[in-house]
Amino acid sequence: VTAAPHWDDLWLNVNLATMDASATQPYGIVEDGALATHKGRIAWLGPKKDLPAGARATRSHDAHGAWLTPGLIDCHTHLVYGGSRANEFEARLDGASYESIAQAGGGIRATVRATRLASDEALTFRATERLADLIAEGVTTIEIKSGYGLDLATELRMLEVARQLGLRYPVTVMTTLLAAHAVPEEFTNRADDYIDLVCNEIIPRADALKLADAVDAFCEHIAFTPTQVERVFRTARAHGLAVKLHADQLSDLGGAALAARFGALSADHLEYTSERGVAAMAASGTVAVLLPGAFYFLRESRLPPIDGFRARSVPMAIATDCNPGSSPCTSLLLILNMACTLFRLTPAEALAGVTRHAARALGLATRVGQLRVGLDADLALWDVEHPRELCYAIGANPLIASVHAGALRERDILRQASAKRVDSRELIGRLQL
Ligand code: DI6
Ligand code: FE
Repeated sequence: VTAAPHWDDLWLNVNLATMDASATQPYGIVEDGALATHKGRIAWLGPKKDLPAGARATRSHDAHGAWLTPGLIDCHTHLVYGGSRANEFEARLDGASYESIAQAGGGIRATVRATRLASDEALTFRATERLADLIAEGVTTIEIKSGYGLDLATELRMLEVARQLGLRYPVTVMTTLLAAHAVPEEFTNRADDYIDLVCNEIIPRADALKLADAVDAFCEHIAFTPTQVERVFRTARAHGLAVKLHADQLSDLGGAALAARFGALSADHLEYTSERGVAAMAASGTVAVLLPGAFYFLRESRLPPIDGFRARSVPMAIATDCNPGSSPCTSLLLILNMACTLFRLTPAEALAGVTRHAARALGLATRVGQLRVGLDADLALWDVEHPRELCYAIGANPLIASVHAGALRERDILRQASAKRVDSRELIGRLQL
């Protein structure tokens, strides 16, 4: 006879959208369910009527019929940066293009100048405000890239700031070294020399300091060639680091196939990806990370090959791409709506894109992204009638509470953190663990 379980937390009067890959229907719905957590993990879930006899919990929560989903995952962000590019937004409305601004020394280079000048405190402060918005929408895992330093010291500083955010706030942070984001000013017309620096110094240092979980690059005519990206990827793989790629965003340089050839976790953007690229991704198991915020903000008209991804069962994740140039967005819920409206994903596909598939894009499929026994107790509780409402509404935030690694935070403190009415320093203090 096994003793009746005694859990830390038990959610009752709750509906579950497990997003479980093995479920027979899209959301993995369990109506009138229950979910228990213990020591930071999901310990039990199922229909309430199947709860083991005599089960007890230190804390019981009546969810009043609300819906639990896995905590949301934003698997592609450039959250840490200095300055703003509202001036470029205005210039584009005056006729300038994203590429012409970049070629004239603005764009990524403008943010690099601001980021190099910013103190660690300033970078942290701005990133915390953006992070608070995401956390207030139920995000419990986030990827954060470097890529606005483009020198050894600043790239490392960005990664350190990102790591610190993960230690201070209720969110799991995965860091990505994106030193090959643009050719820095001081290397103008010497892109290969800059790639030498990336491969010989920046990747080895970041790895030695354990600051990077993965390595990314921007393969594009305004950034790096496939040959240069290959050098970065070979170096990353030699250090045992996972790779991913900003691929085929503005033109088709064969980025998706290149990423697939290196067994990349994900290839991201993908508006110009060819059928050959889709097939290569399917064969390598590379996740397609779609970024409707950048598509929207740059007024792109070419759609990623979504039917191709569906036909070959390439998992599609979606993310904010939060960055000052192409997607100044801190709402993953808005991105859910854009994925449906602009990319025609179904709400179930979009929700899988910020849970199960986003987890896989970060190499975290065995830890987060589904409600399953043994996975991290990362949960979001929503005041909705059905999970499809998370994709339907524009500008609403029905989050009631979120749980990260078993620790509960209720909506009012999370919501205050995104409303700028209260002094930010005080909020930051209150959000701390
Ligand atoms: N593609 C993007 O959309 C972001 N980075 C990238 O490689 C935008 C970067 C920026 O404009 O600051
Ligand atoms: Fe990006």
